[in-house]
Amino acid sequence: MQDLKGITFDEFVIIKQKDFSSASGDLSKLLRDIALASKVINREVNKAGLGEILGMTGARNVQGEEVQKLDEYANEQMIKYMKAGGQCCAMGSEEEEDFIIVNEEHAKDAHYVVLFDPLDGSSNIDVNASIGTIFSIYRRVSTGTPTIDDLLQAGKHQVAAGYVIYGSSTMLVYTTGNGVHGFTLDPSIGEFCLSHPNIMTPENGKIYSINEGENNNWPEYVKEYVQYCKENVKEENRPYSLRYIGSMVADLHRNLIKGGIFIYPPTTKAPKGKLRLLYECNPMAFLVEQAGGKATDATNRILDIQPTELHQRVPVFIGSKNMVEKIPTFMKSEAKA
Ligand code: P6P
Repeated sequence: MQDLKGITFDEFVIIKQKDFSSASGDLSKLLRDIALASKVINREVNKAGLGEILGMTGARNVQGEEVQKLDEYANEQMIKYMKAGGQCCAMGSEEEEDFIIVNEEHAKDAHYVVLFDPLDGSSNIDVNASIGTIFSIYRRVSTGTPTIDDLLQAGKHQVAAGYVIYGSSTMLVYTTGNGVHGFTLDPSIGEFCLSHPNIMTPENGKIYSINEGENNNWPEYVKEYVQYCKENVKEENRPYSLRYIGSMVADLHRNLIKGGIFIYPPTTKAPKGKLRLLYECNPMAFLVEQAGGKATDATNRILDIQPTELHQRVPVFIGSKNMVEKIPTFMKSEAKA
């Protein structure tokens, strides 16, 4: 794969498509549509301070969160390019209360549905910290008019997933179940170029990522695990380092590359955690498992969870395999239920 370094995302997707003899090319086209939408989003994110696009819209989304102007812009672009590409028959967005059916004639034979968080980490937009777009793709299961069941599929049925991180460089990281590959946007040619083939996350890491300010609101097992992370045990590389940006894409991208664990646990304020299963935890879990890591809700594999609602939340412990596997050892029998 090293000899492919530098080729564009579009070329790579077509080359990898040959790995699937049955591939019609539709998924390749859909992935390229997502990459195109992210380039348009990137253009605005990169100059956000110069235009009238920073700040709040004054509206609140289905999550009750204040909608940033860039959130709205990113959402509009994702919807626009999914509709225009003709490969997507329905979609779900963090910014949309209900799922969207694509009625355009050119999408009538579309096989795929897409779920996305158009701009994750939006509280970081105005302070120039890294943010990202997260996407998750399934084959539809319905016939005729798409239904919510096309979107409420367990994460293990995803055909592709990934994110675009708008950071010191803009990167697209994705998987179709054959490894995780990273592409860096070359602004001089406007193309994502292969820079990180076959990303594997270390089985052990020295980073833990959690919002320590919520310490008093965590379950006991989380408090005990975080205390474990802080203990002086040199031969086990403890204490670990706390790294938390408050942007899931940025925290997970760092931990994917360097190793580590990201935790958004249940809290007294958010008993199911804060992060959404369908368009945050499932795509990230698919990627991390493909990179040799693990993702659970403390005891259950994220990808096995059967969704019941479009915006349902789930606690998430995700990252280096041995670190995620440590979590249940801190749970007393009553907490494992
Ligand atoms: P908290 C951003 O708003 C987000 O959805 C994720 O990107 C991030 O990991 C999390 O919320 C941060 O939440 O409660 O620690 O500010």
